Amino acid sequence: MLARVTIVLIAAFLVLTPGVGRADLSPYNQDFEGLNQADSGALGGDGWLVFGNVFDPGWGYAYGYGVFPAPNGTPGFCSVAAGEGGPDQGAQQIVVYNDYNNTDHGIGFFIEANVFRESVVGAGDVGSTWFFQFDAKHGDLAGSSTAIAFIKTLNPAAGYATTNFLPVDMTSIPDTWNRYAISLHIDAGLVGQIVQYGFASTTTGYQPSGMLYDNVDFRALAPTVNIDPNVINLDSHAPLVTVYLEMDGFDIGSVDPTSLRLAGSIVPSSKFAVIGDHNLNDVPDLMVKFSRSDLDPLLTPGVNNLTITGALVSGETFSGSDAITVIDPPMGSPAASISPNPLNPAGVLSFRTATSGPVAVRMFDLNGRLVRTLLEKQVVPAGTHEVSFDGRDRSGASLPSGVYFYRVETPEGVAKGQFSILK
Ligand SMILES: [Ca+2]
Ligand SMILES: [Ca+2]
Ligand SMILES: [Ca+2]
Repeated sequence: MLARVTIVLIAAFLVLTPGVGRADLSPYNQDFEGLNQADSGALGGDGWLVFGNVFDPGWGYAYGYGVFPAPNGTPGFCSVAAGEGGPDQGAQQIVVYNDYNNTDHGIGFFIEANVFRESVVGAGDVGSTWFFQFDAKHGDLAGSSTAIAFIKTLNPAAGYATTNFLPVDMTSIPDTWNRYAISLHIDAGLVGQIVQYGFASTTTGYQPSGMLYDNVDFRALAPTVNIDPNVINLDSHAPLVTVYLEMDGFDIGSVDPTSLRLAGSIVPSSKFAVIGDHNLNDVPDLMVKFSRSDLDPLLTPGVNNLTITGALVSGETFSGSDAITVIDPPMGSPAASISPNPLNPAGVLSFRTATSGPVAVRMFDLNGRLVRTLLEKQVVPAGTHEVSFDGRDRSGASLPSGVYFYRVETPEGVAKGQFSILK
């Protein structure tokens, strides 16, 4: 029945949907706590739409109606509900049911009542995977009534043909709250098409059909990536780089750590895959480490934008990236460099020594005044060294924005350079 229902809905859309724009898909997140239960326009004003399809007792298509803004507080389609939530659902929910204003219930016709939102795929969405996630609880649905949640795509350039129909049967879910997810991968062929996500019930004879939904969320699976350190010196020999992934709106535990690849091909060092919150922003992050010996040959001096790809345990793929600065001091000289430049306000000074010996590193302001000593004749081995600089003077005060100089004295000679602090 569902395939037939879908085909019919499209035809009606052709008539009733005006031309759509080319904006990218819009994320949506709603806990229904801020909607006024007494406002008949509360759901319609939040972008919810309704559409009805009607079938005769032999399941022949009779007619369709809509699209209309979703009503609230009537016997038709949906309302803001209260008092049905658990700890995660709060005071208010949406209850989705059939259209009991349609009197063809009384003559044995089947009414399919759709309650949904929609958004248009843009070129910027290609390659992303979008998730429709929601909490659901069985309401008063009974008898022969059925309920689904769905994502659909419709192609306006092809008579609003349905190009994807991804339903999840909600009919027999428990009367306790659980979270559900439906995902859609956006390929180039979907640009300009309409994505609809929402809920529907099909019933007849005024049978009960209510189902409760909450914490409705529509967003791309897009990690925030932070690669640490921000500066990589190709002559230093730190064995690993760390990647922190955050997935706001998703369970970070659903990421398959073995699926992660850095810069296309590098597999994680298997010892590390730890969930925590290293930056204390209340968004859990997954910490994964990668081998420098794998990564370094792929880097070039300057800014490198490194992409990390991966998949959830359920198979959906994602990617994200972070920029790092790569420095590669020439061999056999005391060359030094500071990165980033300008500093805001902290950075790392890197320098090379060919022999072991005492090294001094000092910072000066534009007037030649010593503002900070980072190393004072400290004996360091041959190799490349990094000294972090926090943008403060020797008394601990933040240095103002401006131009500064560094001076690195090594057994082989002196390296000097200029940098800026720009806050
Ligand atoms: Ca709620
Ligand atoms: Ca970083
Ligand atoms: Ca975090």
